[in-house]
Amino acid sequence: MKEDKIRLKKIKIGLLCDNCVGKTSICYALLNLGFTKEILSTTVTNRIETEYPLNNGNVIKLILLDIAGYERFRSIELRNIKRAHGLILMMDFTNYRSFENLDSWLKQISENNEKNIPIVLFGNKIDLPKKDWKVTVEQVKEFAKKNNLTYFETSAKTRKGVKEGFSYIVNKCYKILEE
Ligand code: G3D
Ligand code: MG
Repeated sequence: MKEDKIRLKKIKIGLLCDNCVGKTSICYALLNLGFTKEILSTTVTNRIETEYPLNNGNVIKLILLDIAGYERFRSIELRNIKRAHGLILMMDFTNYRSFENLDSWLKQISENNEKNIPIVLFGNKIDLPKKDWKVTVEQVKEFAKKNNLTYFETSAKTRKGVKEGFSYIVNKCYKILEE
């Protein structure tokens, strides 16, 4: 019997944050490629595609779009926000600006998120010692609550929270697509 060629449903997730917060690292963490500085510093990844199993047993093609660059809000980035099924906004506990700038990211998103796609917030680099933190968990939780964002604490280094965070947003996007 000839096997049917299965065409996987695609789910696109955009990652947004200031540079150096960990977008590339968190994508690699998800892909179980490990946390290799050599790879990070030599590879420019704007788009990663991988097969991803959902909670319901279905497999989809997950496309991760690394949206931000040094020049924020270039037209290509705005187009990517419009094309995404879901967004991951990220901040780094050891970088106050990355927290402060979440407001401006949200503003840009709301101006370009016509379909009201789901957004989650990752508080990244929780493996780093607390003495280096510039923001508290309480501050981030309060921000998330105020802006109606589901929040995950993550570390691209230890991979803590990475699976959970991606699973939440991808399964949520799939559910919306199915409705
Ligand atoms: P970006 O893609 O958002 O610009 P990168 O960020 O993924 O390139 O990460 C920027 C720097 O932060 C890298 O360090 C990377 O190793 C580090 N990093 C990212 N996520 C984590 C994390 O969860 N924990 C720790 N400890 N470091 C992290 P370098 O030194 O290569 O610039
Ligand atoms: Mg990067």
